Amino acid sequence: MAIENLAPIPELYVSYESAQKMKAEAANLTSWDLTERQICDLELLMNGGFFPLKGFLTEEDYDGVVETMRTADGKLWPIPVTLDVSEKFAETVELGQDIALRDQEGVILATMTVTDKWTPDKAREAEKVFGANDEAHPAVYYLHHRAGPVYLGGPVTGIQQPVHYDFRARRDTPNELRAYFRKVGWRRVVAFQTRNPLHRAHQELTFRAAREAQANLLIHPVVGMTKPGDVDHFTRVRCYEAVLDKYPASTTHLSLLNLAMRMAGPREAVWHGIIRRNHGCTHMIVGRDHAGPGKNSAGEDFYGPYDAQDLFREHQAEIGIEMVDFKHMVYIQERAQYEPADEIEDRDTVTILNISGTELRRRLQEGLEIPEWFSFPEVVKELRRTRPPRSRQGFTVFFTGFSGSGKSTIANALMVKLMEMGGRPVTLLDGDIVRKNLSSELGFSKEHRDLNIRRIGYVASEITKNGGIAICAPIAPYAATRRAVREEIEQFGAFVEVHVATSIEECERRDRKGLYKLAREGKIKEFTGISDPYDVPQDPELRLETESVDVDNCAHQVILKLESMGLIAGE
Ligand code: PPS
Repeated sequence: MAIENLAPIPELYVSYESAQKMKAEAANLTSWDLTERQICDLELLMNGGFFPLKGFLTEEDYDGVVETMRTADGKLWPIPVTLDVSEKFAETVELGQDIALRDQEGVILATMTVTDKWTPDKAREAEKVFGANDEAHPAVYYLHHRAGPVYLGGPVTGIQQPVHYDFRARRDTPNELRAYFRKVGWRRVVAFQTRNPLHRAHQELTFRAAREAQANLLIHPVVGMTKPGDVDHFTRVRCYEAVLDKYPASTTHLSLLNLAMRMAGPREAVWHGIIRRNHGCTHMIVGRDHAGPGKNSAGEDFYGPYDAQDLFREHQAEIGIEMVDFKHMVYIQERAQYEPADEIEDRDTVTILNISGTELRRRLQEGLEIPEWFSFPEVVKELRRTRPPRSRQGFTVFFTGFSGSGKSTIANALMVKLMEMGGRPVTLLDGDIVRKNLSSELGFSKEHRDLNIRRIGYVASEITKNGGIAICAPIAPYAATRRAVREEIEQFGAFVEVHVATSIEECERRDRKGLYKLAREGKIKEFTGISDPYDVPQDPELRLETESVDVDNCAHQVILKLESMGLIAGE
């Protein structure tokens, strides 16, 4: 299926002159500050990456997309692209009104005419689009905890592209890529979608895929939003650049895609196909468990390993792009080369080598050798620069438990022990200290407690990012907020949740600050454990039973846990 027509694809931008005029006028409009995900979506809407969409989905389009993967006029579109907003903002907007869409610095990127406003059934969206209303799925979690409760829909008029300061020369709009393919005469182009660094097996498989399809290769990694915990895109792009010259000259192009992935497996594969078609590609590699989100809350895979390939195959003619299925490549020691696992005839007499993603992470974390047959030295060097061994990375110990459970005392003891060991700076963010310094204006409503914990999480994530140790000791009664903080911190280092499991009866008996008595008398409202809820951590890294164990021993248990996780070297 060669691309006969690399004609430009429709964009939603107005001309430069109109944009200047619109920008001045739009300054008076009600404006919405876009979230990180919405900025990614808007960029692809405006530059034609999401063609045929002309704006954020209307309610009718949304219903069709959720239920049948089709917009109201029957076009294939598998993923809801929605402008989710707060109730407060939604109340200020009337149907038919134009609003300005701004980036996080306040720059107006586009305007939108609001034709639809509705409260979606998020549980249905989760079931239909992601396969289950299970918060272990990152997009389902996002839907329930980060996306706003009201959706706005309507056509978008593009004023300017979102600004990127990084790797500008490597970012291409669909039309820039189409023009490039025209210029160099590439008529068949196979796209490789990725959110991971490339190792030798990937280089082999992409090279083979291109050869089989008699096509050139586009390495098209996602640099917008990927799965929480992935290697950051700065590191990955340096890795991709290192791999580029391993391909025969002028056969391969690297271009960065500012997509916000949803990890929606089969539906996501179809979406990726449409996006690559829009970028002028004729083929796309679809792997085993393409865009899979990992395990669900019952420990099982969300999707079958070949569901994505099946759904893609079903729709490939309509998408207008051909699937090249991913070959699982393994290394044959005796022949010193990679071969597709299903084509090895003498498998009983040769040595087959492979390193899983988990094993690779372990080796990086522990500073162990990564053999040259597995990856390129330049790639390994980049990964090591970003991720020093765990014993030199920052991390956060997050104590949670009732007031008076002993969190602060244990946290203090732990801090002293860690300082005695030396090596990394240690900061204690104790509940009371934080409330004096960072959160002095806050009370104990759910909203204020969440804000308080988010602030602690933010400071801890900065400390962790910069190689320090943050010890936090708030009550942090809500599981969802603790999880959000975990996600924020795990981008940079380990998050060690320690549940100080002293029972409410024991805390009340101790009543060290006399607060429980006041709470019982109704003189302190919303008191955790008495008149306010506490979600017991289901799966903390460590649970401390304090009733029969002294403080020193509790702190020691934390140290042992940190050692077993490789966070402190056991010299
Ligand atoms: S939270 O829920 O995580 O934001 O709470 P935190 O910042 O850790 O603050 C808890 C300390 O505030 C005192 N205090 C209360 N705790 C719970 N509920 C109510 N209503 C309340 N009012 C005041 C109490 O001393 C807590 O300190 P610790 O150190 O936990 O005993």
